[in-house]
Amino acid sequence: MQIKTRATRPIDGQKPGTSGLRKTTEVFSQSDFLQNYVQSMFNVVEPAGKTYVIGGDGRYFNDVAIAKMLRMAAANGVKKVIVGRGGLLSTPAASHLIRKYETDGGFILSASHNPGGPKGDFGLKYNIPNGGPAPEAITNAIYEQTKTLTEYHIAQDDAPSITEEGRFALGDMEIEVIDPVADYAALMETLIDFDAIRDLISRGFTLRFDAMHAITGPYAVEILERRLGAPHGSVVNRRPSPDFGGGHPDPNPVWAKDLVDHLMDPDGPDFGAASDGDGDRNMIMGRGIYVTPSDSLAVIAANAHLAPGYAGGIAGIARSMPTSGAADRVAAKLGVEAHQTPTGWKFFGTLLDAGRATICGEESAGTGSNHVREKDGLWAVLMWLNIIAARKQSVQEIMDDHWAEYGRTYYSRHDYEAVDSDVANTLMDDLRDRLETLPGKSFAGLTVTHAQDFDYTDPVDGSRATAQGIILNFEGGARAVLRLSGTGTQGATIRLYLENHEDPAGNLAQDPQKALERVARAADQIAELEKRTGRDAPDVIT
Ligand code: VG1
Ligand code: CO
Repeated sequence: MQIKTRATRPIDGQKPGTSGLRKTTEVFSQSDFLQNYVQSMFNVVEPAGKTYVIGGDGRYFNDVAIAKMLRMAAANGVKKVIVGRGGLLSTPAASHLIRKYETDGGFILSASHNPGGPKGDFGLKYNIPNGGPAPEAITNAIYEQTKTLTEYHIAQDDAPSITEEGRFALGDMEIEVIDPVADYAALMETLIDFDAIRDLISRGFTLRFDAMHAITGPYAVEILERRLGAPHGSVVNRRPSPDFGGGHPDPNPVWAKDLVDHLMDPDGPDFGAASDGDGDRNMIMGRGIYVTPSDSLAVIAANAHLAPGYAGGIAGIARSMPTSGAADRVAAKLGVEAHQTPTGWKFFGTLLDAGRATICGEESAGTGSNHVREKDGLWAVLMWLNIIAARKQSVQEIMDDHWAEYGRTYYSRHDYEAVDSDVANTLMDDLRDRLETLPGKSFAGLTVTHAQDFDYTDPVDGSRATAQGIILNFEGGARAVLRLSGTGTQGATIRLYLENHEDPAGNLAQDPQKALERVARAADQIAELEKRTGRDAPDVIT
């Protein structure tokens, strides 16, 4: 095999964000952009003689990028690559393969819930041997490499086709093409009571899973239809397509409106769910009810013992800081540890590895456990089905019981998208400067009790992350959090996270937007969101 070493120059803007490097497809496919980033990752992980998993969500450019990465892996001395057939792997499935085959890590090609296609987005990230996203020490080292890179190595030969399973070679490097679904489905069978769910479905329980034309289609068809017996057609939008059917594969009430409409129909299915582009997010619905991700985390944690994989109980619950405190109340009742981390799954890895958390979750529709080191959309769906089967209750009944026991934490996120970056940065900087002056002052009738910028020290390895979001606490317990997104590709996205807890004796049947109206107004007055962005409403409300 001929190896070519090509001269290159550093390319600006290759700084990984919340979850790897995300750019428009146009930027990612520019000359040497991918190659520079891949070589920078290789320079950090020193891949010679090592084994990696490679796969992606199948979006446009996935195949081209994987072929290039295989050629670069071979040229950099990689011993073996395990790749999903057709280059496909959901993010949680990739995490599982890294762990199961004890590889030296993996490379996941995805921009998650961002649209795909030539005009969409693309992304790439490195996961460490525990199966989880690389921590900041590694992503920072990769970024440093991108700033000084002078050359990259690539095999002259073409990469073999990966459309069929089997063992192939590129020079001395072995390429094993595997079924993307089999290992993952087998793992789910060890964690979830498949018999109970099969029984539930055979007795007429109906479900609709919307794969949003993305990666979970084949996984959901295998598990929900073939193994659990849901009728053919229960999984919709089941064929992954490179541009996700022209849609936006983000499982929330805005982008999965079709699913919401089905579940709000009195004659609709008993249960509805959706996942995102790369299969790590989930949306849970029952007939007539949407479950917020923060509540879903709390319910899954409170009922985890009903699933065989967690029958012995859980060690702890970890949530990202902007996620509601509903899960903390469950942890307190169970007498287990509760952790609050910065946004992004990479911060859960140390806690999971150390056995200090079993269940983790984020308000952005991410839930998972110690079975992998990524959030896992289908796992969350299966946990819910397991809980429904075991409790013999509807989603609405489960939520009513949960709120009656723990109270209800009203929660919503308001996103202001594609805001001018300078405007967004100045808004956050000005707010940061004024934090000390806020306590004691009232806005929209709510008095600020605390105002702080969230800094985090990892309790396991002591690593620190600063400026992770601004927290505003109000008298009476309401909270607003503001932070800038680290996954967008156009301008800046300002996220405003709102919550307010109502005790079991309080009004548990309010419209969340109404319940949060005052805290939303207070946050707007403090941060001048609408004035500075020139918007009169958020672009997306979840
Ligand atoms: C968003 C979410 C965060 C999530 C991240 C990656 O990040 O808020 O909770 O971990 O996406 O998820 P940000 O920085 O845009 O707020 V995924 O499914 O896009 O890999
Ligand atoms: Co995702």
